[in-house]
Amino acid sequence: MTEEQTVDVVVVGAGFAGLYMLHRLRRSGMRAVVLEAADGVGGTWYWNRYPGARCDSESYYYSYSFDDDLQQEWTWSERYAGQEEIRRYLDHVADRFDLRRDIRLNTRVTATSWDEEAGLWNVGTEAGDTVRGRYLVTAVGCLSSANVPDIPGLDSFEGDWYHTGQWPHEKVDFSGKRVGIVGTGSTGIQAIPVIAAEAAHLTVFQRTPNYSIPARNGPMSPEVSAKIKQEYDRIRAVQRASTNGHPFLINETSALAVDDDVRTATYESAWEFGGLRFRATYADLLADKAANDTASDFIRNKIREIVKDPEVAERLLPKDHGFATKRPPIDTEYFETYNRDNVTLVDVRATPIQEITPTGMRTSEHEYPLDCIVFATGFDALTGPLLRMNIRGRDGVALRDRWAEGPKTYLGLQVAGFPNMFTITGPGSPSVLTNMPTCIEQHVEWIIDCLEHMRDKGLDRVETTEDAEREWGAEVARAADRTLLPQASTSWYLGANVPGKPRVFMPYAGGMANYAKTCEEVAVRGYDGFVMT
Ligand code: N01
Repeated sequence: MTEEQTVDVVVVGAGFAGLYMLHRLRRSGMRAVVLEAADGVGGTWYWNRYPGARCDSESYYYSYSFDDDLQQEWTWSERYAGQEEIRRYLDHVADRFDLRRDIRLNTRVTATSWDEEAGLWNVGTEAGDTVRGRYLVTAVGCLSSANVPDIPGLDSFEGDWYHTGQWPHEKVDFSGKRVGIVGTGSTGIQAIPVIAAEAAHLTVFQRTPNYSIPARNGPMSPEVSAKIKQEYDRIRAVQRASTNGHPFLINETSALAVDDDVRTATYESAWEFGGLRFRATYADLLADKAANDTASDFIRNKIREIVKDPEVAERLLPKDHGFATKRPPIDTEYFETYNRDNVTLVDVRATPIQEITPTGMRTSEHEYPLDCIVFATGFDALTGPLLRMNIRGRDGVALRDRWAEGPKTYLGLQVAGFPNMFTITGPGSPSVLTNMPTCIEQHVEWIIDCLEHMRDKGLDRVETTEDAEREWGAEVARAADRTLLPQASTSWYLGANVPGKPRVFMPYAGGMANYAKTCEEVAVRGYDGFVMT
């Protein structure tokens, strides 16, 4: 039998965003329900169980800041938390704040429509249930819609195949197996060393070579952990004031304003320290091609030093884009893995994949016999998770049609024609260019303030305008054009990884702090760009 339920706010997704949204809605006295497709909470950290899955932001700041008791009582075991530890953390949050009673698991949203007359969203689930809410808040993540390439013959493959973002819960045993992996983004770069250490043979099918910085992971000592806990107020303040939501600021000096030996020493020390701070070594790495070249050349030289076979090293050198103009991965022994006897690197730009056969992968040059294939081929990012909910707004207009030429939003928070719908970390917000929990908290808090404002004023409908969307879209484009990011033509920031997807630079590249200030000013000015009735 199908069920109907009516609440103030329907939230979709129970990852970092949905859990915090529910907590804050409850605190504001609003009735909310969270619909979650998985059979557990955790979002990204529920699904991405592939070998080597680990966060690229450091554990102590890839976490919630909203509750000091929570951050004091939780102790991270490593510099970068692994998938399982983050999943446990989010489970802990769900229990600690008693969130589960309003979360419906195993509930995939398949159709969502605005009922103009009733002023309600009807959110339909795969099981045929309908949940109605005055407001709809999407907390579906930016990277939750798996992109499995349409390679002829996949159905005929007699071995097992996996997408990293839909990994089985039980351990996949690669020992003694010939494994092929497609993709060398952040995911592939994490998984490749781990799979290579277990498999009989690993063949890496690489389309675009990538830069990567060593993570330098290790255990978190009790002393470091205690010091961080004492300093959390300062750490969180820096995160909020920063460009990327990290607890460090970008050096204000140009890479071109210092002597070569000073710059090399700076890069050397950032390489030794490890992690995403490498990107913050100079002010203009993402803004000036000549500055970026210095960092890109440094990393290319590191690849040449690490990889013993010069031909393999050459194939691994990124040449068509600058460092960090695509999302920069960090790694544990990624380039070193190509020195193993059981690893083969195939350049599928030079020799394209033509088909999958029952027993392997055929490129234009060779057939590689495989027992398993791993697709580390990323996601239909940012728009994919929203579009697959089949959202229809006023007059039955489909979001898919409204966004046929690319996403249009105001502040990445609302879409004209879709009243009372808020998109946490939607396209047009800093989202994937930042440490996600930081920008999620900012969005949730802004939405809560907006809903409380409306309640206080006796209003129950809020919708942005096409003018506000147009102006914000122009600002998103201007912010991107001040950087080198749109020039990376194979970037998923542009939708380039999904065939047929409109090429539009989707996240807001003007920085977390600037963005938060803009949102705050909009609220102070009485929510300009939104019509409230
Ligand atoms: O996906 P990607 P990802 N044939 O899109 C290749 C976050 N993340 O899952 O570059 C052959 O980056 C594709 O090639 P190309 C992080 O934000 C975070 O690795 O399009 N190859 C590329 O090499 C990250 O950026 C963490 O030419 C094909 C790869 O597959 C985002 O998730 C860890 C292909 C896809 O790389 C996505 O990363 C992991 C085809 N048909 C990820 N299609 C942490 O912080 C695609 N490729 C823990």
